[in-house]
Amino acid sequence: MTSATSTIVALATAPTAGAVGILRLSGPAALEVGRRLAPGVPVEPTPRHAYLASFVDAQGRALDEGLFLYFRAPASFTGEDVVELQAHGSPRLLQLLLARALEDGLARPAAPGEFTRRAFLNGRIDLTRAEAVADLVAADSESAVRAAAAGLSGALTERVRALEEPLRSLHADLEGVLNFPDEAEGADENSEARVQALRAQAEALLSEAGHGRLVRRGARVALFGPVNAGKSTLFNRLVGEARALVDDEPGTTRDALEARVEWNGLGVTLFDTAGLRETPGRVEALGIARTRELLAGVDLTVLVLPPGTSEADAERWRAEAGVTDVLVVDGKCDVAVGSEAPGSAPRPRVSGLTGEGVDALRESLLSRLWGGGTPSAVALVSERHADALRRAAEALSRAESASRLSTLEVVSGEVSLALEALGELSGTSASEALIDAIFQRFCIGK
Ligand SMILES: Nc1nc2c(ncn2[C@@H]2O[C@H](COP(=O)(O)OP(=O)(O)OP(=O)(O)O)[C@@H](O)[C@H]2O)c(=O)[nH]1
Ligand SMILES: [Mg+2]
Repeated sequence: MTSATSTIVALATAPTAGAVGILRLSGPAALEVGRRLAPGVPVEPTPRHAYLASFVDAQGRALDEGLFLYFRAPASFTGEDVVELQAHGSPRLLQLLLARALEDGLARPAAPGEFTRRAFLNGRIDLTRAEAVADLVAADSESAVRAAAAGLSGALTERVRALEEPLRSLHADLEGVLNFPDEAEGADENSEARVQALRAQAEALLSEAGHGRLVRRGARVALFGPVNAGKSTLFNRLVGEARALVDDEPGTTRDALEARVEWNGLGVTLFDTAGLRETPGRVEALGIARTRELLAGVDLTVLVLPPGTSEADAERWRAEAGVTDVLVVDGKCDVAVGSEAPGSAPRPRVSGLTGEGVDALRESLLSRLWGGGTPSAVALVSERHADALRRAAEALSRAESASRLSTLEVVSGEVSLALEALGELSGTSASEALIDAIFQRFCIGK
């Protein structure tokens, strides 16, 4: 923790004009530097008290008037002395205040995420909560805000702890039996069942990673299908504005278009794509190639068919989506002539033109993407978390077979590997490099 004794400073608000701009200091010299900017504040200010203060430059000339707040270590976000100056939100003024704070060399500019990193290093928050801070700042849908807020209040931490603690006591029991067979006799009795239960628990948490990804990045949904099926019209209807060009000439859409919507709090990026057909023109062919590429990278595709498409043709179009999940609908249902192929299950019908069936389509998209439950109840499992959980679950699964076939040493060794993987999650056994990588994601001032 080499840099923890330095004092850092950064603007905590975005560098654009706003009602309020915040300069934040953390470290042993925070109060001294803060008071150089606001000399009117008492030498020993009351912590957590808002002082109305005049902010001045090195010559004592007034720059602004605002609030001065002092948080005394360790009762602050970072666990160090923290000072916040709340000034008017002029980017130029804030630059002057920042320059003044740096002028005497008592403070240095903060690196991205350094405030949160200090909070973590000083034990104020664990790693999953620190990550929730970054998630909250990046959240761009209601579900992402709610899930990050749940993470911030420790939802994921709790679940990891509920796994880590029994695992640790299992490990202690096994090591006890191995090292002090007389004293600890019998402590390993139901170890197989304990390992099994913990493995299932790790896997259950792991299975929420898909939901975590949807919440964090938003879902990606692409409309595709044969030319002229009414995809762009439906796209416009789903987005709520005329974004895509619509025309009765087949091959209207060439570039893929995207629009961001929010459905039931879940962020969804919708794509409209170039219609597929066998003998396209040259430019159109490029668009079709792009459609195929795009389809491989989305969470769900909607195959829009012209009314009366046969089941065999529908199957042929459906194959275009490859392995991606497909929802098949009949478009232009306002003109459909009831020519459904005999024996086939009726497909949902929509009309981008009249809006018929569009709400139902939205509902089925959401339930395909999400299943039951509400987006806010999810534990925000990230790729990093999923990777650590996967390794923990794998080690536990090996421990499980070892508890039937092998020696206790092997079981205990695997349990210890599982513990280590979970420690990376909460941060108790995270390497410096991993911690660096995590805080790189943050913005300056966080
Ligand atoms: N009656 C009716 N006409 C529609 C409907 N949707 C689209 N159309 C018409 O069908 C034609 C093609 O519509 P688009 O939305 O451009 O179809 P597309 O699938 O995007 O076509 P490409 O981009 O060429 O692949 C236009 O003339 C639309 O007005 C619908 O629901 N009902
Ligand atoms: Mg189109």
